[in-house]
Amino acid sequence: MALSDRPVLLTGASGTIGRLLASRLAALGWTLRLTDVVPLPIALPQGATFDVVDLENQGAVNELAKGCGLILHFGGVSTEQSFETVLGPNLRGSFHIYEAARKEKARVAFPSSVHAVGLYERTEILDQDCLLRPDGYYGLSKAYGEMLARLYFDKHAVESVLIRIGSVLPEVPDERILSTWISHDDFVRLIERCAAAEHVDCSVIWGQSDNSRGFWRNDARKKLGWAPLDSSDSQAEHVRGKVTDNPVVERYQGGKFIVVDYSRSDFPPRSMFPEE
Ligand code: 15L
Repeated sequence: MALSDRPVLLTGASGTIGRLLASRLAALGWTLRLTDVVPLPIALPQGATFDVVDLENQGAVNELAKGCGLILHFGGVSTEQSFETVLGPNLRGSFHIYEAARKEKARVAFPSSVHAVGLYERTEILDQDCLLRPDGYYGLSKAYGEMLARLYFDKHAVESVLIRIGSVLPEVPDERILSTWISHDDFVRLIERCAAAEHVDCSVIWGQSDNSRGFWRNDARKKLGWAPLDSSDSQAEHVRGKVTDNPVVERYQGGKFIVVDYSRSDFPPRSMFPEE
């Protein structure tokens, strides 16, 4: 029995990824409990409910999660912002989601991000167990989410799929995203496997299509029974030369988020690890 045979809670339903999942998963016959802090800007999909709820309201989050076997936690701040802006939705909010999952014995799909490893250079190829190197407060909140998931698995047996999402977009807009792109179809299939896989424990998945310019390799996709079917390669010609004129942006995997409040004066840095 897949976890999608029971109601599935989707936070952040009004956001770009939330709307994609709401419509595609409802079309698959899932019973969705949608929520966001702002109204849903699309028609309510078949079989879904929608409630405006602030992730900081623990009681309301607990109510929403009642009877759910799977929580797709896409709510929270999704761009680089001040620490104070990220703190409530992403840190406290994710804590509330994990507490609710613990109560309901639910599995969580947690969208981590390229920004949890954004300060690796683009020449580096990362494995799933690499040291996290967040590129700002948003990336730091994703690193925290990954650790939260680890804690709740080790201590409370709450299973999670930690999806380090690159860029979920219909098409590749620039050269960087040739590496980080994941197609809508690959992404939806991945979420289906989060519900259908028998055991996921606390697994890391690199959220990218089969891009030959990808930065990442080795993850738990076998355990999940997922493999991307699409690739950014066919779009490479189309975006050739689409880069910024900022050397910091172009050096690192995280791209534009890094230059928000960047204050190193020794660029390029000799090493971010002094012992090297
Ligand atoms: C993310 O994590 C963001 O939520 C999204 O808006 C994109 O900026 C993406 O990363 C990316 O860096 O391409």
